[in-house]
Amino acid sequence: MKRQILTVLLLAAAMVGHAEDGSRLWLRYAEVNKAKVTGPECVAADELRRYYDGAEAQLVLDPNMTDDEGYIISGSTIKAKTEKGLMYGAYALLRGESGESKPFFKLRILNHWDNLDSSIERGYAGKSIFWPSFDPNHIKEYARANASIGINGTVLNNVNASPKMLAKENLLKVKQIADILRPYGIRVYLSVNFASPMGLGGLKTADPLDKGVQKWWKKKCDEIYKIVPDFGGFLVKANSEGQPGPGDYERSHSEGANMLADAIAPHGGIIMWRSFVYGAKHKGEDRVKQAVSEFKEDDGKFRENVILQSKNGPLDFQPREPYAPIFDNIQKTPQMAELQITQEYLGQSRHLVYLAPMWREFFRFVEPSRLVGIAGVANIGDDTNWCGHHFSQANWYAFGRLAWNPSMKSEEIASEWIKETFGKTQMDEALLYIMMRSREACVNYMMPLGLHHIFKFDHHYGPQPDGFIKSYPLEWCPVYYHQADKNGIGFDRTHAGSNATSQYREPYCSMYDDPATCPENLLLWFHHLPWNYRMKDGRTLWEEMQRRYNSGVEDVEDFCRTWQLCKPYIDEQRWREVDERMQHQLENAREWRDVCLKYFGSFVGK
Ligand code: GCV
Repeated sequence: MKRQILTVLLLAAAMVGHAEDGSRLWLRYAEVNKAKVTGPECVAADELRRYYDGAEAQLVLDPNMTDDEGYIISGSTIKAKTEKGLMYGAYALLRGESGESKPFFKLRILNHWDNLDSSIERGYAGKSIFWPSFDPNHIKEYARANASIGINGTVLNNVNASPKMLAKENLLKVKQIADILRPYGIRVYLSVNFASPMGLGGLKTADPLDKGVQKWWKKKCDEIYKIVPDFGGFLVKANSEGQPGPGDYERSHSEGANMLADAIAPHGGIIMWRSFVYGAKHKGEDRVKQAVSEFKEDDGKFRENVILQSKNGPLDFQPREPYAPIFDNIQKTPQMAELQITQEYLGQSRHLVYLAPMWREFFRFVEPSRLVGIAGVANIGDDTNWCGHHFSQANWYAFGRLAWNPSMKSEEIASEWIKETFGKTQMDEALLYIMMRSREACVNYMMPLGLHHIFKFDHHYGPQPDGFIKSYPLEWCPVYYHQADKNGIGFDRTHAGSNATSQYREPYCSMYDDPATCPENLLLWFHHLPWNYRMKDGRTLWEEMQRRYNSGVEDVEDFCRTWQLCKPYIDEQRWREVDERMQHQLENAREWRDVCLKYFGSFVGK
């Protein structure tokens, strides 16, 4: 027994070797500089020469292959139609893959919510790596990391966009970034402020039907494409949370989007128009219904180069939401899903929460084939380890892998990431166990059974179930969402309530409408029920709520214990940094449970 322990410790010491700070992400291959690589000189050749452990590798361009980005690996030969395909193949070979592969989504785009002053909206890993200035070597590492997981586009600035983004001096920076990203197959896009013609151009209006406005955008697009010839296009948040938009001039979303689409079309660019709107045209309506109410009438009216980009859930990146019914209701307009990699509502960069299971859950309801692309709100900042929490890197990784292949299993992605990030540690199973349980644990200690948006105001971190501020829109107040009183709890979205269930296709419409068939993990999203409502296992609703809050906390206690066991097998720095955050997560989980049960408990039995 003693000898076994000694062997394990020696092995661990050999594996750990040197301090790790997480800066190398999952790209921790040893530089071997050993392979003789034949074929075109390109990124694939560079990467294989440096990191491939075999004696030789062949890169073959095959014009007969159909997909521009796909590849076939057999032995140490990679075949692809383009150098980009060879590059994806090279990273796959380094991961140990073989066989044929091509990306499912054509558009696999990161959305950075970075501001020109270096701050990042909902960023929890330091400052922007792009603005106001950047380190070219760091951007190259960013490009490599993204290319290695198949990401092929990036929006460089916040959707709450400054008109200054389009000023010449910033476009010149965009060009420099684009030049670094291009060899890695990544196109740049920008978020634009709809009122840029006023804020930047000095016009008196931004009305999309105004000839002067149309001319301004056409000229701006010409200028952009002169500077960045392969520029991807614009992402637009319009008439949402105070942002300007066509609605300011009584114009529809399609009129606004089409004006931009016409300006950019001659250059081959696209417009990603977000459907995240509330409190504008349909003020007063249940917030989760408003996107459908607002966009349905526009379906079929958008230009071909407009894509509607919608969040996975109808509210706002909550730990659990039903899928957003806009994906059912929009039939004629191409759609993209927007996922949030940065954990705004899931403990930010302090909680270990692996998001792939949540995204896979979404794909169970929204067929990936209904989408032309996928966007992920990035969790990247200038922190040494890029994402704040070492395990948050897994969410960036998983986003890329799912964008390439949405049917990949969460476990498979996690196992891959663990191996690449920590090496083979003998604790793979333990790490996998923590990751795979982490999202459900988070749901349980924050908002089980379909509860939602009971966060502290503004920063969305801790619990504030009693949150109500008279001067705030009701849709920002926790009490609006849980509706707890002495009679019960939950938001009635059935036909007898806000009727949000009617926006869903069958069978979900009927299933969600009836508490007997509504999945229990969404019960209080769709129903207002008495505290003594009987759950399927015979417990009352209140008992079940207590059970779930407790089980969420117990899970985190378990993660902490498991992490202690991992100590000998993980390098000192990463182990310690994760441990610190996990202790914090445990404190937070207990706080969530205690605050919520105390508050809700105050109604029970009254
Ligand atoms: C970029 C939520 C976030 C905002 C974000 C907005 C959006 O409301 O809290 O920070 O703004 O979503 O997605 O536009």
